[in-house]
Amino acid sequence: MEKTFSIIKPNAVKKNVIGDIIEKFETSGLTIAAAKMTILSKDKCELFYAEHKERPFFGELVSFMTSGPVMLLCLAGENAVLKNREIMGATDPKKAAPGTIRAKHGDSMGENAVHGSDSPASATRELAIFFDQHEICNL
Ligand code: FUP
Repeated sequence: MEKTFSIIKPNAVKKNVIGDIIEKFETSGLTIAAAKMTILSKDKCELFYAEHKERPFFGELVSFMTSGPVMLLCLAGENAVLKNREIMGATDPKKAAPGTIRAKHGDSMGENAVHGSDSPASATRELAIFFDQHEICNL
């Protein structure tokens, strides 16, 4: 079973659609292997988005992602990384395919409702930032 990392972002938590997003994961064949509600610290958020450090939107991205509660998830399933990327839709909600989470709940390029790891290597790195190994259930 492959594992991937997901964040339900502050704009989606604010809109009260955690349940809708989790239902989409579950009905698409993904299983919740870990879940944690928290407010990200600036340090952890900057570490998480380190590859974007030099990008012009970095400050705004970190400020949004630390602006309110988020739900951190480990999703498990066959081809979980790719499957989650498909369910999420394109980064820009305006370009996301109909029926995807970002098309439904995204507000803008930054406030796009969910994060999902882009490769198995990223998933391993990102999960290790936010979860201790014993917090992730082996399904
Ligand atoms: P994705 O993997 O689809 O989340 O997209 P990226 O890794 O390219 O972007 C990381 C985060 O930066 C996303 F939440 C969207 C945000 N972003 C912007 O806010 N502005 C941009 O121009 C590009 C990305």
